Order: sequence, then structure tokens, then C-alpha cells
Amino acid sequence: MNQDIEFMKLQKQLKKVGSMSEKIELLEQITSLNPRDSKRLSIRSKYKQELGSLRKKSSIKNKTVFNGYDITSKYQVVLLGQTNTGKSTLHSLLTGSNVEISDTPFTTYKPEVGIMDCKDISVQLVEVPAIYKDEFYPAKYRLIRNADMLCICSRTPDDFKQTVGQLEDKLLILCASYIDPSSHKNKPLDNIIEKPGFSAVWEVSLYEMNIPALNISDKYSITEHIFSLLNVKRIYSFRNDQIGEKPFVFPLDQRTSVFDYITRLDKRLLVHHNKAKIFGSSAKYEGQIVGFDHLLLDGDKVELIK
Ligand SMILES: Nc1nc2c(ncn2[C@@H]2O[C@H](COP(=O)(O)OP(=O)(O)OP(=O)(O)O)[C@@H](O)[C@H]2O)c(=O)[nH]1
Ligand SMILES: [Mg+2]
Repeated sequence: MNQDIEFMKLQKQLKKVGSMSEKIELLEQITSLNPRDSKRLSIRSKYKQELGSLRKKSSIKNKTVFNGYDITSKYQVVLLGQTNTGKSTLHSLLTGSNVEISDTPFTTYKPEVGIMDCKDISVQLVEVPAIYKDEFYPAKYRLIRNADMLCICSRTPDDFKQTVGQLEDKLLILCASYIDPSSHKNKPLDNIIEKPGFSAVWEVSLYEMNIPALNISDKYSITEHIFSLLNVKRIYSFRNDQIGEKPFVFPLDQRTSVFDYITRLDKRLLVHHNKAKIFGSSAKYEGQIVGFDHLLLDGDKVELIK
């Protein structure tokens, strides 16, 4: 690809675009080019500034609700793969969305967003349009690179290999276990990153690979696996014989005491309570009474007492 010619083409398109998102997308494409011409290089730096300010504006605008769900949900899983590999089918299975499912290649042409319930934690699930070799679409790869984890949908082992190869071309290596998001999110496109991931496949027995392959129609195992890669523990409130609907979520590898839990719940409660009743794995017996330094485990329910 001749970068100068491509630059000129995109410049022309830029003059015609109307919406902010289209403009951001084109600016992302044009600023990732390396034209030789010095005049174009200086125009490129102006475009970079413009892109920065448009991104700021759009992030303020996008902090909103989509179909009744808060799309700024803390965790994001991206579904990706070759075309016709069941991404939309899985999206619909996990989120209940009605994205179009069809044998026609490239049916999904824009990211599809849904919210899945992952063991009481809301997780945003995004189906990214099918990826293919040598495509030029920085916005798509930015979305993929910023996800908390990736789920690669594959009909055949060959689909899987192609997707892994295409991700590697974009400096993205898949990894089986949890990795601290700060080491793989918001990194420039020219940095190699390792991203937690797994594969959802049509026929598990065909696969031998370094990341887990789960049956694409096995909602239970996929949900459990996503939960394990979130690397969190859920602590529920227990009050008037009722368990709170949504848990408070803490990092799995950090010690979480009753004190940490109360601080998250409402600091003012510290004044009137000094003990807690625990139900769940960290309790020696159901309803054990403990002090604020007691360490909590995933799934614990905590009732504050005086
Ligand atoms: N046999 C079988 N067919 C499946 C499975 N999952 C999806 N399909 C079929 O495969 C076709 C493509 O499914 P989609 O879910 O639309 O695939 P996609 O990856 O979203 O495709 P694009 O968005 O077009 O890239 C549909 O006809 C599905 O019914 C599966 O696990 N087994
Ligand atoms: Mg689709």
C-alpha cells in the first residue's frame, strides 16, 4: 500500500463525513499512516490533535445507557473470529440479544453490544465484525486490544489458527490465564501485549492448543470460564434475611476484610456496628460471628451486627 496515496484518499473522505464517530474512525486510520511527504507529515500531526479532542468529546457523550443497560459496565469481553463461526449465535445465547444470525458471510458489520450476567456480575459482551487478513481498521483492533479478555469463536481448528495469526500480526498474543489489565489495556498499537483469552468451538475434540477450548453451546462452562478470568471475588450483603441482589466485587488476589467490605458499602456503618455474621466459605460454620479483621472469600454473605 502506498501510504501517500492512501493518505490523500482518506483526506478526501474526511471532507465528506458528517458524524463524530465516522470522523474519529477516519482520523484513526489517517493518523496511523506514515506518508513520506513532509507536508503530509505536518498535516498528520494536526489530525492527531483533532483526534485527541474529538475522542475527549465523544467519551463524555458516550457515558450513557444503551437499551436500558449501563454500557460503561466495568468488564468487557470481546467475541471475535472468522466469519460464520457462531459469534452472533453465542452473543445471543449469553446476552439474550437479537443480533442477526445467518449463513451469509460478514452478516455482523458493526460491533454488537450486550450485557451478560456472569454469576451476578454484569459483563459487557461485544461481538466484533469478523476479522480477515491484511484488513486496515485500527478502531476495530483498538477495541480488541482494550478488552479485558477475548473469546475466539472457531468452526474448525483452521479458523482458530487464522485468527491467532491475524491477532499476532497486530502484536497481540493470547494467553490462558488472568493478566493484570494495566499490562494489556490502553497500550499503543505498536506495543506487543498479552491478552487473556479462550476459544468457543463447534467440536471440542478437534482442538489441541494452549488456551482452553469450550463448546460454543455450553453456556454454563463459558460463563464459569469468563468468571474465572475476571479474577474477582463477590461479597454479598445479608440483611433482614435477604441476600443483596448484586455483590460487591473485589480483586481475587487481594486480602479483603469485613472492614474493606463495610468501607465500600458505607463508611458511616462503621460507627454503629462492630461485628459481622458470616455465611459462606470463610465462615467456620454458617452464621459465625467475627470482627472487622476477618478475611472474606468469594460468595460470602455478610450481615453487620452491633
Ligand atoms: N452446526 C453448528 N452451526 C452453528 C453453530 N453456531 C452457529 N452456527 C450456524 O452458523 C451460521 C453462522 O452463525 P453466526 O452466529 O451468524 O456467525 P457469525 O460468526 O456471527 O458470522 P458473521 O457475523 O457473518 O461473521 C448460522 O447459520 C448458525 O446457525 C454451531 O455451534 N454448530
Ligand atoms: Mg455475526
